[in-house]
Amino acid sequence: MSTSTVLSEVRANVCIITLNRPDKLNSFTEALHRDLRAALDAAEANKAIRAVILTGAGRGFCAGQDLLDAASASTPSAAPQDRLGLYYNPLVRRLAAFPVPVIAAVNGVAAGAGANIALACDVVVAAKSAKFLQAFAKIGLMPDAGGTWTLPRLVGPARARALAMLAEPVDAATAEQWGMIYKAVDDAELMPAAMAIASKFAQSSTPAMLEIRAALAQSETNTLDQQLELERTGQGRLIGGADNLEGVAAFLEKRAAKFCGRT
Ligand code: T3D
Repeated sequence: MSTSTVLSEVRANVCIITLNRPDKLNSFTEALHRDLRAALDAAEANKAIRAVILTGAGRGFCAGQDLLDAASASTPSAAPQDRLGLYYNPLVRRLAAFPVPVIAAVNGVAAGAGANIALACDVVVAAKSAKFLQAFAKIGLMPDAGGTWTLPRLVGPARARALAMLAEPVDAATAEQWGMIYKAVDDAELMPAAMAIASKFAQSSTPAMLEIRAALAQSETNTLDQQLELERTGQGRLIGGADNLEGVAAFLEKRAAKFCGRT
């Protein structure tokens, strides 16, 4: 499926979704939000898809809210608080609970909500020329799209405060060093690296990936006791499932496992 502001293609059980407003660094208009939602709907409906890559066309990943679109919007539903409620918050929640792993392949600048949407993905790989910018303070705003939640957890409170309040860019290598992202790679290696990770996900046990994601997310607030109990119940859902049986059989037969992506 492809629309003007979002492109979508399926390659070997991986859906590559490309934000496609390169002239405006793929900043979000309402149309882009709608197109992205449709692309995610299509990826979710296609049960052959076992991983999603989110990336941007041209030299940017995403510059957050299109400030011209925001300024020209006149309907009440386009008020800032409603844009968050209507578009950004559902998008971040959706990425955090998407039924297959999502990889952000950050090809260039990721600013404002664009940075925080990348950071909401399961694994973030960035081109070395990319940078992450909590641009909000520059326009008299606070971070949104989950930034105030995600950033301190990734980089710690001191760096989160400075990044949010000073709105200074962080290059991809520093972002990797600080634990904000998984990896910074040479620009030419970005899509091959993202595809390699996505292919790994496409051949892995999707239910196990989802249990891992949920357990790690809950560990942010759980006590050790709560987490041990969560692991017990999560493992209980996986043990004896099709993928677990296949994984054990493959190990014993000394062959590669062929996971079907079901419990
Ligand atoms: O409003 C609400 O609903 C609340 C929600 C807010 C969510 C948010 O994301 S708020 C934050 C919005 N984003 C920003 O403030 C970032 C603005 N952009 C920049 O600061 C810079 O463009 C970058 C640092 C990202 C990149 O700089 P640079 O020098 O590499 O590129 P550039 O020349 O500034 O941008 C290239 C073009 O993209 C340019 O268009 P032109 O002049 O060639 O026609 C520029 O205007 C356009 N562009 C970049 N970002 C945006 C944008 N146009 C509209 N909105 C943007 N956010």
